[in-house]
Amino acid sequence: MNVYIFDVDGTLTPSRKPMTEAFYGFFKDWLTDKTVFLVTGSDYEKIEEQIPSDILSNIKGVFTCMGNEYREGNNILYSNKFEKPEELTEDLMEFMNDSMFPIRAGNHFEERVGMLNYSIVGRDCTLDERERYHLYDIKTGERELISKWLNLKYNGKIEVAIGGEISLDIFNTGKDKSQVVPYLAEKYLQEDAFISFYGDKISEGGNDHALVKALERSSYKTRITGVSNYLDTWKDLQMQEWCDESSIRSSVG
Ligand code: M1P
Repeated sequence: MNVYIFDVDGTLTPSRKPMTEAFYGFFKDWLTDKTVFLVTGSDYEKIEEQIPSDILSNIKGVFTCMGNEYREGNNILYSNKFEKPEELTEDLMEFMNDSMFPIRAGNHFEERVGMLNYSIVGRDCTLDERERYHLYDIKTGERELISKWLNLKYNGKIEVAIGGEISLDIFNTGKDKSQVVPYLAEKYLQEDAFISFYGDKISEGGNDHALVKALERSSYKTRITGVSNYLDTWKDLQMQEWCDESSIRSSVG
């Protein structure tokens, strides 16, 4: 049994943007005979904006909010609650006051199922402001610093991970994308399952890292592909298809 798990932003789509027409053309045909799951830090509303509905209806299930909610079609099969530590909001406000980035666009705390998404520039920023914050963050390492500080202070209670370009995903310890592995193991996977995972934030501190570690700890055969963007994913899927076809050809011939 082959199972495919994909992150969304930066892996199947450009960050916070819809899947491109060209990749959609390829992906909708590619997935017809595959068992596919999506796992994202975003909520389902954002996924519906980014992933065409005929793709959503042809995949097995979608884990949103870092694996804190799981859906199959319109059915929500589980959802978790975020237990927020008392001083967290105060600390996040302080980081916002101290940041040298000049724009505060609004919607800095987005409460999602089982998690909080936090952004200094604010989720209501324009695309230009998003790009500016992203460049500022690359230069200053602001999000990495904040996440390290919070991870130290709230060790054992919450974890903070860098997801996309402008924000941090905050969730209770262990309630990250790694949840996907035991859930799938219990519900779907047979012992001989082969799991392929594609993600753009697989390094330590990134929000795909915990899932990668959980796969590595599991007894399943796995193939983990770190990508820089959806074009890398596309290239790799095409390459895999080509390898499968040529191994069939050589075993027949
Ligand atoms: O799925 C990746 C990330 O996408 C968004 O990140 P940002 O707005 O910072 O680019 C957010 O939805 C984030 O939660 C998510 O992890």
